[in-house]
Amino acid sequence: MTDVLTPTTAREPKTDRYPTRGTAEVTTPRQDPVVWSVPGAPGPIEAPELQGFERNGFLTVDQLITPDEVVLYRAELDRLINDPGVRADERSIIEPKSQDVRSVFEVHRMSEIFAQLVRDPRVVGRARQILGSDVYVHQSRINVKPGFGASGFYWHSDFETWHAEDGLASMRTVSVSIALTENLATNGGLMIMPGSHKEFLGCAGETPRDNYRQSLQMQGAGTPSDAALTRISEEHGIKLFTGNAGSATWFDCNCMHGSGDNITPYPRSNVFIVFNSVENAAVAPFAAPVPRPDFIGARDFTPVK
Ligand code: 6CS
Ligand code: FE
Repeated sequence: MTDVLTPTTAREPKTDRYPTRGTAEVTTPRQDPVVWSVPGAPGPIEAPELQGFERNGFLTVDQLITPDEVVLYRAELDRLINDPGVRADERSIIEPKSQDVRSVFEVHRMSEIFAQLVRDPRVVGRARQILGSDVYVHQSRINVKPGFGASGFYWHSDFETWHAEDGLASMRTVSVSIALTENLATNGGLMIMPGSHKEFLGCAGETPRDNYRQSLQMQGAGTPSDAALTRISEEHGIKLFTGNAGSATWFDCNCMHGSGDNITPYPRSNVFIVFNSVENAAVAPFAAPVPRPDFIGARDFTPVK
């Protein structure tokens, strides 16, 4: 009996609810909740803060970790970026001009100290509450952003990349940026367009193979047009995040965000952890020839315990 491919057994085409990296820029309204847990679900975030997260796409915590813990994590960051082995590791991104370390990925696997931070209830507890499920780490990185000219990150939606290149189907992913140095108004802080997470901006332009080798220094594919950025910033405004070392910003995967260059003498270092729901585990990329390496987009979906 030949195996007749009926519509139910034929390879179902994967539905792509958020088309991007085609020939033209295309906007799609968000089709996913922002806060996935049911109202009143237990967790460290109070109800008004959670409502603010739903509305704006972000929430801030003035002191997520204590000054002593900042010292611990700063020392660990300094140890890592001064370790020649880490510097030579493919998971380290080097600043083209200064040859300083710009970022180190997968720090939660490289360092037991950062692994503890991921498991900390103040951290993973908030992620579970926002995503309404167990979570795993899709990506972690330390951004050093040293002074004297370290370059920033142009405007983008993280989800646009994580959907196109890492295969995350739904917007059920949240990032936390924990400041390890003071985030001033002048040293290249994070900027978010409040409320921009409610619209998905599919970018024009195909994804080059091995795009990550270039995009982690300066994003090319997945960059919004000037017209779109003008429209979105006119509609939502732009908020710059400042805060002491130890403060944190939680933001939805689809916020339009970016950061400027840092030409001051004051580094803007943070640790950045991306939690994804175990219900949204990565599948094949939606708009790239191959998935990115697993140190950038995890393929181990083991929940954080
Ligand atoms: O491509 C990525 O996954 C990374 N790039 C940026 C600029 N933000 C998100 C993430 O760390
Ligand atoms: Fe980003």
